[in-house]
Amino acid sequence: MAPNNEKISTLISKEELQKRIKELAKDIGKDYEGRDLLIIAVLKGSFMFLADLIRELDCHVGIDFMGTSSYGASTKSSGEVRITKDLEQSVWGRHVLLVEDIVDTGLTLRYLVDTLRARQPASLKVCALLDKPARRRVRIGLDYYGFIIPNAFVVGYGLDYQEKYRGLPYVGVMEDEDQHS
Ligand code: PRP
Ligand code: 7HP
Repeated sequence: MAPNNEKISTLISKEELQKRIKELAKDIGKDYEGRDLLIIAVLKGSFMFLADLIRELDCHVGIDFMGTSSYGASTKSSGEVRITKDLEQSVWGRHVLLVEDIVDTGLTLRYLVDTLRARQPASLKVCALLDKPARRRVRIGLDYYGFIIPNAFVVGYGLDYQEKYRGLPYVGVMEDEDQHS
């Protein structure tokens, strides 16, 4: 139950999330076998996905975080990506996997990929739990994705609306949300 008045309908259940994350971890584990992997998770939204993903990964990984913000209290991207937290370690010469909760316009990911590439990792791949292609404003490729979702503003499992709903164990859509067109 959402701890507020807005009605949230389930888009992706807890069970579906966990099943797909297991599959993603298997693919990632296979691809990085024998290599040291540095996972960079994008705060805040990806914290829950990261926690579940690394628990399923059958290899040693380093973890670091970057924080970005472009939505503020709105359901629409401001179009301007702001770094709120930078990495604590160098990515130079490392195999890096960038972990995102959602790719919507693609502006956040484009900015992060360009920023990280300039720091010369040995390799850079991207894993996003949710892909919302209908809203894309820039071209960006995903190496791993969990689910393709429709053009709706989603919450839960790390994702927020005005900082609410991050703790829901499923991904849902706010039923009276009509501003996301
Ligand atoms: C959200 C989400 C992604 C980004 C995707 O972050 O977590 O990082 O937006 O949107 P885009 O593809 O349109 O750029 P947000 O800026 O809301 O920060 P938060 O994760 O701290 O809530
Ligand atoms: C960012 C974001 N945050 C929550 N729900 C969505 O659908 C979103 N798209 N981009």
